[in-house]
Amino acid sequence: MSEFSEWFHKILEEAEIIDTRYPIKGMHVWLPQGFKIRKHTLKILRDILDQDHEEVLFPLLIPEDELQKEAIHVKGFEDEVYWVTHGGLTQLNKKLALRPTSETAMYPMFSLWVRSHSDLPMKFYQIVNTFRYETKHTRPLIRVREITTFEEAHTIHSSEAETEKQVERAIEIYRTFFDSLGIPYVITKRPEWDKFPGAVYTMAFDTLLPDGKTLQIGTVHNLGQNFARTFDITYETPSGEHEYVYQTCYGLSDRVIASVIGVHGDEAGLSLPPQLAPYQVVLVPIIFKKGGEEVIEFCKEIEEKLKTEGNLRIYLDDRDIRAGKKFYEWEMRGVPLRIEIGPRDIRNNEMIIVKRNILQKETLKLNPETLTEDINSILSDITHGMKEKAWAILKENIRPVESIEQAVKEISENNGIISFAWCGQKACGKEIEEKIRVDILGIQENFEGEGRCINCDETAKHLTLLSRTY
Ligand code: PR8
Repeated sequence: MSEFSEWFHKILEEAEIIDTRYPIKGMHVWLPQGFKIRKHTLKILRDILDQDHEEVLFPLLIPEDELQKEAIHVKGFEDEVYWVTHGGLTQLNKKLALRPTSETAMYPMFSLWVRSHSDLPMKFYQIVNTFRYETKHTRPLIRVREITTFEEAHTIHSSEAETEKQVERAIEIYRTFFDSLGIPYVITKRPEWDKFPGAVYTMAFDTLLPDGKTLQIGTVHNLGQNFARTFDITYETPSGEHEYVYQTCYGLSDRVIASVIGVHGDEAGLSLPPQLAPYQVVLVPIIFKKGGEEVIEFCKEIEEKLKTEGNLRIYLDDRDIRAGKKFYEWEMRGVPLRIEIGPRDIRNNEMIIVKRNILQKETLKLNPETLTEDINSILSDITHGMKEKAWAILKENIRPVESIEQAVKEISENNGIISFAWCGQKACGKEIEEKIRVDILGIQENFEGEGRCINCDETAKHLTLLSRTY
């Protein structure tokens, strides 16, 4: 187990995010702290999607014949599907699949819903659990068999140009979402041999975890008319003809929470962006033998003010234990801001603040008029600081290489992401993967530079990224 992996497991347990002891491999229990982080994350996501999508909820079970209609799609998922074969003691006539994703649940219904060009576009999403019998090593939140937080959007259009635009829009949506969590990413087009089963092409977001491996945190697929033909989803054009629709779908999962934990955390534990944190501020009264009550009363007033005026999630920790122990605990749980107030601070009209992302003590003048505003602006500094630091680390870890030898050396010595020029030919791409023994992540399309392919020396078409992945 790598150092990061050990750290990650320890944090999930100590910060009470999830309990991994549930007796089915790849299925875990969300604990109250984790559940709150998840809830705040989903709120951000829903707020963005609700601007131009409608939320729906489809059944978990998919009839065997529907699942098997789209040949390429089913091939891609055949090893991963869980089947329900019995109802009580009775064997079912038709096996039912636990959805591994919902194309084959939704699209037969879309075929009933779409009638005319005036119905289009349609944009739906749902946030549900999906099941994939993953054969690769499972890891909490990262590779699970029950994906508890699967956001999947599905859109229907009347032209190819519109789906292209929707792919752009979906990328914009996920950018906005990841930006608000401070998660940095690279966006690439997956190579032909690594696209979503049934898609025309796949765009993917990957982030970098501290061990130098990347994690795919979101994907956007252009489905063209592939599924429309299989599920007979047609619309009537203004001139009365019937045409197949064009579709896109895009999704993300529990991995988003894994990357918030992995990207922002440090030796002291979790470090949460204020928008996601169960508590955004913790207030610790510093009590000596005398004057304890006065300090607590004062802290209560501050707590009340920040709660009512600022709508902040704040916790006054007046437990009768050492302050040091409290600091340690809240740091580990990732509370973005700690305020300490003792008798002397009250006399001096100030307070000590410690931002979780930098862990340095600062003094803040206490002005009741502007307190809420001051704290809000500190929280937004924290958000920015976290995002900037995370992006700087990602950028430092993308390194250009000019030869296969250099690529092998970089990847084995430094991990991270390497970038190089590639001709775009499948056979050559496969050769590169074999020689470096790591798979291509994807291509960053607009290759401006002049160059030769790192492997075959032909004219290069794409700037290509490669990294070890989860
Ligand atoms: C689709 N259909 O399904 P996708 N554990 C955790 N996260 C996972 C796992 C897993 N075992 N497998 C995938 N993910 C399309 C789009 C509807 C929505 C995450 O696409 O198969 C990955 O981050 O690419 C992946 O990018 C996302 O789910 C969507 O899955």
